[in-house]
Amino acid sequence: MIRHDWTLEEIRAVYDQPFPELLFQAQLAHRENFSPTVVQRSTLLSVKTGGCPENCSYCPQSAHYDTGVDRHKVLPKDYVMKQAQEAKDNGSTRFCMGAAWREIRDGAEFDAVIDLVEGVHSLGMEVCCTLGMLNESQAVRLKEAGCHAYNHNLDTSPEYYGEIISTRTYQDRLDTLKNVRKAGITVCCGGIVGMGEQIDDRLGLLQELSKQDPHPESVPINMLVRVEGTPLNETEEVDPIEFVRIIATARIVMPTSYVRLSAGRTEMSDEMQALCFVAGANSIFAGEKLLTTPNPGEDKDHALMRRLGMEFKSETVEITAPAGCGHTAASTPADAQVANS
Ligand code: SAM
Ligand code: DTB
Ligand code: SF4
Repeated sequence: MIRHDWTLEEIRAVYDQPFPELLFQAQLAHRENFSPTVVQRSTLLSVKTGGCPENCSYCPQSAHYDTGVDRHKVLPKDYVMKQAQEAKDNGSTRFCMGAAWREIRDGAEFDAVIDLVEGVHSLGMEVCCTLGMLNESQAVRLKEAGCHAYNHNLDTSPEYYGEIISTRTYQDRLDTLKNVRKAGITVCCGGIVGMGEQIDDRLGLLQELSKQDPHPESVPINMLVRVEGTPLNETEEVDPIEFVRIIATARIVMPTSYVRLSAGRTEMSDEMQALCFVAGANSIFAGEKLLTTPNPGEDKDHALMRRLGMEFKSETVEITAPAGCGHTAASTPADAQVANS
């Protein structure tokens, strides 16, 4: 059953169950809605990097911190198209373009990103964007250009948010999510574990996500990538079992959403990732790089899938549909070939 009225106490009771009970309940929810052996993949590309005016304490791209990230303006279209084609050839069905913007500003740079969205959409890939805050008309423009999903994270509980970011409010984020939804773009919204927050903040994030109606189609759970120069660089490591518990709880609270095992996988063992998949994670970012930090890469991920007898989802995307009208996805036997080759 899809619920939008989970109380914190209820979510805590789910989270606090004995580990085998929690994983069993997560498996039940997962199997009711998805294949337990199939993992979806997206590839990320930072199309505008660094120099962001926001002060998100975790982020290597914030202009407030000296992290050594190379800044660049919006990348040229031919370069982005090449990257997208490569991602497609490697089996990714989604291409997610990120920009280190506080918010979208109408003008030449946004026009350039719209052109990128149209270009990648024409390759038959599902296009996702994460460009900061946006208004209603900007969301409509993205939708018309063929943007399928928009990533905009709530990051943590409303109570802890101010400890991490002071240049915008939780309500700002919620407003953007509303604009995205209204334009008919699917929502990718999650958060970060490991920023010094309490368990209740993690559960409070899940509660906020579950209040969204409909639930976000995709819920990225990031484990903080500690980047030198950011205020969170020295934060304590996340307990892997606590992390798996959050994945399982997300799966139970939002049973039909893709739960994405996002940043932080280079620090995770195969065993920890395996537990996350058992707990209901069914999506990852593919490739050597997230936006600015490393990711395990194709070879390692294929090896992991083989070890686990699992497979990557492969979809064909209908590009004859009117721009921005979503897609029809069909599983092909290629999944199994990739996984078993
Ligand atoms: N500027 C846009 C925004 O903030 O929405 C888009 C890009 S931003 C880098 C996308 C998301 O990446 C953030 O909301 C945050 O959840 C995640 N992120 C950024 N730095 C991270 C880090 N060091 N570790 C884990 N996740 C991180
Ligand atoms: C999300 O939740 N995680 C991805 C994606 N959405 C855009 C980004 C992770 C970024 C990690 C830090 C970096 O590589 O700069
Ligand atoms: Fe800017 Fe997004 Fe990084 Fe915050 S998370 S500093 S908004 S790029």
